[in-house]
Amino acid sequence: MQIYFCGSIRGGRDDVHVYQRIVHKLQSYGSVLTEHVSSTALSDKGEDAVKTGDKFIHDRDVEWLCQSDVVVAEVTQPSLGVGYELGRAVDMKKKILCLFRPSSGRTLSAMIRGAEDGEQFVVTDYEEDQMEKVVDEFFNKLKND
Ligand code: 6IA
Repeated sequence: MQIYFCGSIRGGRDDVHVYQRIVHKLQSYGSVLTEHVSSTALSDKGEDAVKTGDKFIHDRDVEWLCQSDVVVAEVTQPSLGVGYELGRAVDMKKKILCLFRPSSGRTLSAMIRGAEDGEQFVVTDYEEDQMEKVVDEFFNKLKND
């Protein structure tokens, strides 16, 4: 299974340790195309992107999104890029799991919370120590569909 993981980069890297934990868990279900999103070496300044080029990053990520079977997004830290990826993924009719931590004190965008349909687009509120269980439940349900 090919899994596309979304997490904030230029939106802010405060949750990178959570992304690492999620990517590690997702790797037990398949290959994570966007493992770099959880890299602590990647800063919100995205200096590396100057070398690589934003167009290259965009086109490669959209291509990976097309190839993916499932999209998992950590949406607690607001990110334009993650919102864009989710919109494109809905259009591509991908199965999507959005993970949000209410303990952050934030309120999730209505465009994400309101996209929930319980089938193709799932939004789950969680605490960090429940993440593995939430991911297991999502993938077990996928297997049975
Ligand atoms: O707006 P944001 O930067 O927060 O958007 C984050 C989302 O967009 C992530 O889920 C990524 O999939 C994608 N994204 C944004 N910037 C990059 C990026 N930057 N590399 C890969 N995906 C990105 C440069 C890093 C690199 C040269 C190693």
